[in-house]
Amino acid sequence: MRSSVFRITLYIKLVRYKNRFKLTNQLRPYTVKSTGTRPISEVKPLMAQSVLWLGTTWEYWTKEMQKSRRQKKLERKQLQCREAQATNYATKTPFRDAERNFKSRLPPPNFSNVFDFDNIEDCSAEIKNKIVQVDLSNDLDKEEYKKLFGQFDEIDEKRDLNRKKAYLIKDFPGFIFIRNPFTPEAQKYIIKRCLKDFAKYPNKSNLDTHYALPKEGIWKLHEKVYNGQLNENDSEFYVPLKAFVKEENTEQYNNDDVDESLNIQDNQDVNNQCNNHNNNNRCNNNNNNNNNQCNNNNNNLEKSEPSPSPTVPILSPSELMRKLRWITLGYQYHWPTKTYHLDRQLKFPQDIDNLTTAVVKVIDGIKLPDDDNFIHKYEVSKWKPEAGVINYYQLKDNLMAHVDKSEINMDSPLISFSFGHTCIFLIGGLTREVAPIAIYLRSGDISIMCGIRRACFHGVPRILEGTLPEYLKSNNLKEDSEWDIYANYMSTSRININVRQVF
Ligand SMILES: O=C(O)CCC(=O)C(=O)O
Repeated sequence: MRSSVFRITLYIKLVRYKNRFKLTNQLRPYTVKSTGTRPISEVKPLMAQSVLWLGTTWEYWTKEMQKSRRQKKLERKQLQCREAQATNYATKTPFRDAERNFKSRLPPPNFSNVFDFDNIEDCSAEIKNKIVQVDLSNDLDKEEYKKLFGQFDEIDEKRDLNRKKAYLIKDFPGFIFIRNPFTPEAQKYIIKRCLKDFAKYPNKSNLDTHYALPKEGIWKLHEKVYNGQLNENDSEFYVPLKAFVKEENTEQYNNDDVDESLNIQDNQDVNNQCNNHNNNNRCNNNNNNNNNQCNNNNNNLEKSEPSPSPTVPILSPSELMRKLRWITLGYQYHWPTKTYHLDRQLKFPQDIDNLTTAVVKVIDGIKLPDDDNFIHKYEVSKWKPEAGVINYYQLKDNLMAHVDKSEINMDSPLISFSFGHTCIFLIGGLTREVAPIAIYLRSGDISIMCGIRRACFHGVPRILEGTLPEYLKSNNLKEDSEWDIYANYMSTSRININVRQVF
């Protein structure tokens, strides 16, 4: 093209000044004017490019110099927003959408489609239509269970029904729900166990990484402070940071705590099992997911723990209690590799074992009427509660979508108990692409994942403020003054115990 003025519009990709100016890659039109009459093709390409580059750079820098700091900051913010949006789109799935809905504070979540087994009559017609009430194969009201779930003094029809019925969801096989069958006293007993007895050595907790916790547990220390027996001038008041404590004092396990009678036999079995089945699907699948139980069996001792940080805050016992997020029961869990420490099988607490065994017994044979795809069958004689996680949630906490798949035995049910504040529980399908259903889990409720649901994504996006049952609050009565400190903790908390069979 010939003319007195050649206008060449070229698109030049600007260098991405990512760290300093966060400019996006963009194609900018740039105009070069020439007074000559020669076509551009005759101009030496390298020279033309250099001129263009110099021109663009000059233009860019002069513009940048003219911008105020505020303008630059604004641009940086806008860019960050655009990048965040781009990532959101990349990870946008129906499960994430549901999580986002329930996590949102402003605007508040849409609760209209939550399954509320405690108020079925208030649910939408669509949800009511999906809820199926079935008989438990055994009443939890029987004498043998009263020690576990407690004994009510009076008859209350609705409450008594909780010990006779389970709830299933149409077209959603593998999820079983039992409405709170516990008395308030039975719930208090379990809550105390979770705080006082289970949240301590030798059970591993999230606090162990950074804090050299006392062997008798952080709750004991918290009690001493609560009762005025310990104050901040005492040397024990602040738990030392592991980063500054000598190795031998922070040793987590000794052989007395490991239940070797259970452990050795099982370990050998599993090692053999996995060596013999290296081509077996489960092992391969786990391999792909970086979640290989089988590989791990051979090198239990190589599981390294995260290093203690010297910069975590030094906290009072009650502050530390509120930082407790999880402890593990039975086989201790190695979170970085999502595998069990097969050389650390601790004795499983008998009372929690009994509770889960009762549940396994009463759900055996439960089926969705008119749907042969779902009959729950797991004989109680096969049930071995071998591992458990206790989750301690504060009101702002949540648990992201995940699948519990570290267990070799995925045929056994996963049994989960809720105490304290109500939460929203999401449970979906085999991928996050499946839209989950949302369920209220209230204090005392039992949820069971079995069959296909055992391998499905689930999570807890929200703990609902103001939902602590009256009977778990402090009642200032003399006969239950011991509950006061627990009531204080529970005023901002939810506790979940979930139990699995590993082999
Ligand atoms: O807190 C709950 O109800 C669920 C806990 C859970 O999904 C887990 O620990 O894997």
